Amino acid sequence: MKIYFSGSIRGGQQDTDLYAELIQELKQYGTVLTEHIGSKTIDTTMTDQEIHDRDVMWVKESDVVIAEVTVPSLGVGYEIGRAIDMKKPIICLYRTINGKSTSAMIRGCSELQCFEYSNISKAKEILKTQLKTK
Ligand code: 6IA
Repeated sequence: MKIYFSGSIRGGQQDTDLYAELIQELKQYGTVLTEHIGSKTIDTTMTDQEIHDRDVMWVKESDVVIAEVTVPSLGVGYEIGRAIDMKKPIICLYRTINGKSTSAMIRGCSELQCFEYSNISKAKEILKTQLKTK
């Protein structure tokens, strides 16, 4: 199974370590195409167009998209929208921090499976339940 993991980069990298842990967990279910999302030192030699085109190609190739949407990110929202058009199964994970709700355009979208979680063990449980059937 090819997994596209989506998480904020220019939207803010405060959750990068958490992404790394989720990506590590996801590796037992398949190949994570976007391991770099969990790294603080992302390759800066590619142009924005190269990044966009490669990432859209990877979304196309993927069997499932997992998006951590706690940190609002234009890129993550865009990837989710493209993945919906491609009819990919999409799992969105989010935490509520300081009472700040995740976008209604994510939580209110019936084509997404959205799950709130409070700690990494809960996130791992959700992934296990959701991915064992895929
Ligand atoms: O708008 P954002 O940057 O927060 O969007 C993040 C999402 O877009 C991630 O899920 C990635 O799949 C994709 N993305 C955005 N920028 C990059 C990138 N380099 N490399 C790979 N995927 C990306 C940006 C380099 C820059 C920090 C120097």
